[in-house]
Amino acid sequence: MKLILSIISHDDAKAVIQALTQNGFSVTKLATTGGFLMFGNVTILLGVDEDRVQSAIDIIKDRSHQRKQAIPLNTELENHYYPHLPMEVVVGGTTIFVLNIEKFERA
Ligand code: 2BA
Repeated sequence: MKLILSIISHDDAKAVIQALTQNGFSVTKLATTGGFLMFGNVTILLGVDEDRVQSAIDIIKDRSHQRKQAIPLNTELENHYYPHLPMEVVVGGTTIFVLNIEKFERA
């Protein structure tokens, strides 16, 4: 058993979660916030048998899209340096972590 953690955009969350559940995966959705932009995003958790990890990742990647997002002018980029002009970063499609699970129980 593995735990997949995937950070995705709010705008992709519905399609990603729908596709995962239609393919038999159980998903938990968490409301999270990116530490750099301080904008809301979504983190999904999936407990997955090892032989289905790649299939879940493919579904997530397929439905997560890259977006350009403006960096807020009050974001400190480095030592007391703040952007003076509007700047953008490319966000996503998704950031995925796959963790080993020692034990999985449902009661
Ligand atoms: P944020 O931390 O708000 O980052 C949003 C985007 O800003 C990032 O997109 C990246 O393009 C840029 N960015 C982040 N940190 C930066 C920095 N120190 N300097 C310059 N640019 C920076 P993504 O890489 O696609 O990340 C999207 C979201 O995924 C992140 O939102 C964060 O919530 C999460 N994330 C990404 N990598 C992570 C990691 N290694 N550990 C934990 N969370 C991560």
